[in-house]
Parts: sequence; C-alpha cells; structure tokens
Amino acid sequence: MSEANRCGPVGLLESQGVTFDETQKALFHETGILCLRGLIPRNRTLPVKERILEELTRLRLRENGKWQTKKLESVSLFQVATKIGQLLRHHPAFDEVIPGDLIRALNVLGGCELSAGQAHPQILVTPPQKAAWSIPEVGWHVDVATRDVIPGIQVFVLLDDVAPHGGGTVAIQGSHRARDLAPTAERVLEMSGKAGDVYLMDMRVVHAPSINATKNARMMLTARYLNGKARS
Ligand SMILES: O=C(O)CCC(=O)C(=O)O
Repeated sequence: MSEANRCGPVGLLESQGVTFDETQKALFHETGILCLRGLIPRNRTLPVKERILEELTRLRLRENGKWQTKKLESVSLFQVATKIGQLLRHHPAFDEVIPGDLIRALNVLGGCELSAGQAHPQILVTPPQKAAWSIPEVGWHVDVATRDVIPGIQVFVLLDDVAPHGGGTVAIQGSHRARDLAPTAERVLEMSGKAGDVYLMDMRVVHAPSINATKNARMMLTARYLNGKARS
C-alpha cells in the first residue's frame, strides 16, 4: 500500500494564503493527488464532528455512544457512507471547514478557474464494519468523464483521525493520465491521517470507497471545485 505520508510535505495555512511549492505542484501533476498535513485546525473540524455525532444520534444510528447499524444491514458495505450522507441534515458548520484561501489556491494548482460544484460540502461517514480490509474490487469510478483537461479538483478533509484501513477514500495514483491502471498496492493511496489533514484530487483520478476495518468511525468532508471550461 502506498503510504499517504509520502504524498507531500505539510501544507501551509499562512495569513497571506495557501501556497504550493514546486515539489507539491509536481507531485500533484504526476500522481493526481496531493496531501496537505495539518492544514485545518481542530477548532474547525471538531464542531463539525460534534454536529455529525448529534445527527447520527437523531437518526438513531448511535445510541448512548454506541453504533446501531441494524437498519443499514441491507446496504452494501461500500454504499453505507453514501446512505448515511443522504440521511444527514446539513449544518452551516459544514460550510466553514474549507478555508477560502485554499479554494483560491486550487486555481493555481489546477491552472484554471474553478468554482464550487455543489451548494454544500458532502459528509462521508463509515461506521466500523467488522469486515476485513482489502483493496476494493468494486466501486472504482470517476465523478466526471472529461479526460483532456482537468475537470476539477476534489477536496477531502479528515474531520477525525482516520487510521489505515479505517475507511478513508482510496485512489489510484496516476489514473488521471491513464484510466485503466490496475489498483495495485503500489498505486493505491488510502486517504488516512489526522483530523485536519487535507487531500486534493484531480477529478480524473479513479477512486473508491473502502471498508472501515477499525473500531472508529471514518469521518471526512468532501467538496468538488469544477473547471467551467471542461466538458464531459
Ligand atoms: O470515501 C467514500 O465513501 C467515497 C467517496 C467518493 O467516491 C466521492 O466522493 O466521489
């Protein structure tokens, strides 16, 4: 498995804005993915995690701090996060997580003007699944079909620590250039790390949900920023 730690130096949330150095730009163009460790402070991720836990309690997916996942039993392991995402109510705190400075810096990284693809970010939650982790055999996809120019950049924020095999989104490095790359252990990058870490992904990169084989819920937030000039 490709170590997420290898995907780039710590990102900088400077008062004058987020900047990418040449190494980070080269890594993004080569692999289609860039990791910015510790970009977002905990005082932005923690309130969102708390709102999600409240929502899960309202939905009776959690009771007295324990998961109640019986009602999800008919849902495939790889569809659980999508199902929970549909049930969760939006909270304004979700809109406050991704800093404006990062969104502006995406234009530089993508080399084009990007704009939000959705009204609000999407929440990705996977409860512990009591299943063995392996590289997924199903679920690999791209969200847009455009191949010739970068169609957009998807931002993934870890709202809580996500351990390896803890349900983080998996992505095939280099698949923005060659879509048919097989998901081998060397190529597949698991979006794991600490709360506040951010992954940026060229939207041509083939990616998939993965099993959460740990005892902690996977909590991430994602938003897509689209290149208006790209056509599917
Ligand atoms: O991590 C996941 O649950 C899947 C995320 C995904 O496929 C997407 O956001 O397009």
